[in-house]
Amino acid sequence: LDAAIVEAARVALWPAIDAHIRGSVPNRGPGRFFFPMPFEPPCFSTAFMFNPEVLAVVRIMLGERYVADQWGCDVCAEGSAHQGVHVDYRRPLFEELPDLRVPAYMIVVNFSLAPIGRADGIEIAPESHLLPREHAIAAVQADRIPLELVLLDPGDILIRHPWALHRGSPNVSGRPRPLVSIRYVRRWYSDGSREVSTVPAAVWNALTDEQRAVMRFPVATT
Ligand SMILES: O=C(O)CCC(=O)C(=O)O
Repeated sequence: LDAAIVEAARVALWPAIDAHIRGSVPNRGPGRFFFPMPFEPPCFSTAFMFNPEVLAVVRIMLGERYVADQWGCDVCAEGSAHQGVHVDYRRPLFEELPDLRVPAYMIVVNFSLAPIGRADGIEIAPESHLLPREHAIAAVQADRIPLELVLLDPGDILIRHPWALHRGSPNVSGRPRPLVSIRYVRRWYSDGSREVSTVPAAVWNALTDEQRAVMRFPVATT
């Protein structure tokens, strides 16, 4: 992603991140906060949600009929510990067959606003989304699938299958570490699993019809 746009978002978001850490109860484990990203520019930019190269990958994974249904930020701060390894979705397609192997129907795109390094990283178990959940967890616990630390520079993009096991590692960098997320899902899938912000009318009105068709978010009327 363009460095200047990412930096503008970081500068605009930082006070909200600070206020959130001071004023809220961690909701993703000790020292960890998820909050819905605002749609006010420059925190939001069409360059983030409609990046042509990312959308080319989304189309390969999900087909032409997809929508974005999450725009959020995971912040890990001082006091965070290793999360338990987990997946990022709430409802399998068929509750009675949670391990049924089907083509992807959602994909998560993360990008960093600030450098993400060894002191505040996120670890992913590659290919663990291909295994039944119990097997995947056992393989990670026995180190048969080693967790890989993902290091990101500002604007680097991480595209991941939400079924892949992962965990945030402790933040010992001395500053909060934000990781922005966009989730794209096939149009027919919905699980309301994360809180989302409302799109201001002015932002909505500035989008093209094609962009609006991809945005599944509440929109302000005035
Ligand atoms: O921000 C991170 O390090 C990962 C957070 C995460 O995976 C979660 O809270 O579900």
